[in-house]
Order: sequence, then structure tokens, then C-alpha cells
Amino acid sequence: MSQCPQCFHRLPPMPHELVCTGTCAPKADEAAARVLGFDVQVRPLVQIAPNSTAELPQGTCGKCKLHTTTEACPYCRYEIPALWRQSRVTTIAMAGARTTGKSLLVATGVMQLHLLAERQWHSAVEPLGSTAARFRAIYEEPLLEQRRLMPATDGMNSATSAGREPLMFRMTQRINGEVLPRILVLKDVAGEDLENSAVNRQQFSFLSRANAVFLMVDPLKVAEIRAVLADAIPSAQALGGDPLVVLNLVLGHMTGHIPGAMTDIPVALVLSKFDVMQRLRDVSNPRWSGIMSRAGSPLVRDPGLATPVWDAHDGDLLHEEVRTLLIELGVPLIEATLKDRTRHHRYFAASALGESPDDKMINPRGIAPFRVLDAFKWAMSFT
Ligand SMILES: Nc1nc2c(ncn2[C@@H]2O[C@H](COP(=O)(O)OP(=O)(O)OP(=O)(O)O)[C@@H](O)[C@H]2O)c(=O)[nH]1
Ligand SMILES: [Mg+2]
Ligand SMILES: [Zn+2]
Ligand SMILES: [Zn+2]
Repeated sequence: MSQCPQCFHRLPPMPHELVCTGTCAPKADEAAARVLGFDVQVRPLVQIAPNSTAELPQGTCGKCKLHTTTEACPYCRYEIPALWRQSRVTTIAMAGARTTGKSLLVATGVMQLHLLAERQWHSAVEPLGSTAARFRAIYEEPLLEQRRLMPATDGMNSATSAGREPLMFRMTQRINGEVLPRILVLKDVAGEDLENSAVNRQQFSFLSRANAVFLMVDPLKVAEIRAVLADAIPSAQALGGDPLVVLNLVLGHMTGHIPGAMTDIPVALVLSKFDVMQRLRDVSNPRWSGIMSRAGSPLVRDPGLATPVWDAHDGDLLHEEVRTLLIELGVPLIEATLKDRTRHHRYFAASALGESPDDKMINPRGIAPFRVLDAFKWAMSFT
């Protein structure tokens, strides 16, 4: 059953209402604002003609008299893109403290998804609605044209926050003659909001309805790693809040803030900026250089573009390596908390950039993503 890309509520079996896509101006909608926790503008709702089907509902706007086939979400009134109900929809929410690399994982994950679809599925990835324009302006232009890092994502209280609207991508997965239309929905969230226990909880209630939540952890938060690598990586990198505090706040949003409640939503815990960890190979400290030097380790290869779907065997090896690494890094409470509060979690490692950036500019050798597709392929494997 498909979910709304905006509030992540499940859509009813039949569309309830349509929305005008003609000349009527949008107006503030209080019911939708209550669901989303921020002001929303909606065009007039349109009744469904009796001869409509779930696949092709039709109606005529009472005001501008123009025909529409666009379904409105019954909860938040978001305009559901065409062919939504015929596709397998996967909704993913990004989470993690400030500067853990969420937005860069979104940016490079989507770029790699284009390559995966082309090489493995013989398909193109099509951004839906206003996604193309927003993805270009927020992610692609800074990274690819200006070759600089993007600014911190604005909190949900800002009307221009990237978290207020989903990124939606349509593609066709073709494997061994089986054809599966898919849509991937991503919500990038500001770490600022996830470090703050006093946020408007309604704005983050979608986290309790996502198909998967990606929780990013920054290895640079570990003081010992920063100390060992002091000469190898640019200093003065900004650091976000405590990963365990953020994990607990995110689990709160995922479970309706019921103390200690467990969630069925799969959580991908992603150790980000993995290029930083890979630099440990070169340090003279045997404790740290040993961890990263094992030949054949899943921590030194990336099969992301070589396999059409998530590879459980490779995923298991990676899970164990990253689990051990997190314990070595002195963050074992993350494991305990995930065990207590989630039924389904898995560890990943990823580097969006492949190399440390210099000040605010991308390394002149360019972007070389490492294992950024894994968590996306995993999330799509159970929808
Ligand atoms: N070395 C390295 N640094 C990275 C990588 N990804 C992110 N960074 C650094 O982390 C900074 C923040 O990355 P973002 O993706 O903007 O972080 P975010 O989690 O979206 O942050 P907020 O929007 O504030 O929540 C970047 O400007 C880089 O300096 C990576 O793969 N490798
Ligand atoms: Mg961001
Ligand atoms: Zn909705
Ligand atoms: Zn109208």
C-alpha cells in the first residue's frame, strides 16, 4: 500500500479527493497544517466523479471548471504524482546530528542511483514534480558547478527548509525479465532539529511512518580518531551533537514519544565520512592502523554498482565489521539502544565525498562516493 510522500500516511485503497491543477490559487489549509506542523497552501479540493477508478480518478474543479486527475492526500492534501498507486513506493527519512553528512548522502546517493538504474536496470531515474528544480538548487549546483559544500539544512520552522518537501524519484527496476515500477521518496532533515528536544513534534511525526530511517553517525565525533588523524585531515571541522542523544530523540519521534517503546521501522545506522576511517590505515598507531588494513574486508571495497539489488551476504559482512568498529570507537551504547528499541536495524559505512574537503570546497580531485548506495538498496529490498 502506497504512502503519501509528504506526511508518509498510508493512502486509502481508493482516492478520497482530487485537487485542482487548473488556474485556482492555493490557500492556507488548517487541517493539513495540523498534520504537518507548519503552514501549507492548497488549491481547491475537487470531488471524484462516480465513474472513476482507483488508478484513474477524475473530476472537474467547481471554481475554474478545469478537469483534474490529481489525487490529494486525505491527511495533508499533498498532490500525489501520477501513477503513484501503480508503483512500489519506498519512503526514507534522513536522521542524525548536525554535520553528520545527511545532505551529502542524499546528493551522492541520488547521483549513484542514476548509475545503478542505467547499468543494472536499463532504466532512467525521473525526478517527480518540483523535485528536479529543488534537487538542482539545493544539492547539484553547489556540489557539481560551484564545487563547494552545501550549507547546513534549515530547520523545519524555516519556510524554505529542505525538510518541508520530499524528494521523489521514479524508476523501473528490470531484473531477469521482471519489471517493477518504483518510486523513492527522501526527506532530508536538519540535524539542528534532531538535536533539539523542544521541537514541534508534529513536524517530525512522519518519522513514525517512514519505511526506513537512516541514522548517520560521524566518526570525527570520536575525540581519539580526531587526535590520531590530526595531521592527516583538515582541522577545524564543525561537529554536531552527541550521537546517542540524537538517536534517543529520533527513536522518540519514531515511536510517538512513548517511553521505551520499540519500533518496527528498519533503521540503517550509517557510519558516515568513511574516508576519514580509511585514513587510519596510514597512521603509525598499530591499534588503529590494524583495524582498517585487513585485505578483502568489506570496509575497503564497494560493490554498490555491481549488483542490481541489495546483496545480503555482503551486507552481513559489512554489518559485523561496522558493529565491531563502533565498539572499538567507544560507542557501544548505540548498539544497546538499537537492540532495545528497534526490531530491525543494520550497520552501514559510507563516504559521500571519498576524501576530506578543504575548508568549504570539495577536494580538487572530485567526488568519489564509497558505499553510498547500500542503505538505499537495503531500504528498497523490503518494499
Ligand atoms: N571527509 C568527509 N567529510 C564529509 C563527508 N560528508 C560530509 N562531510 C563533511 O560534513 C559536512 C556536513 O555535511 P552535510 O551533508 O551538509 O551534513 P548534514 O548532516 O546534512 O548537516 P545538517 O544539514 O546541518 O543537519 C560537510 O560540509 C563536510 O565537511 C564525507 O563523506 N567525507
Ligand atoms: Mg543537511
Ligand atoms: Zn499526506
Ligand atoms: Zn480550480
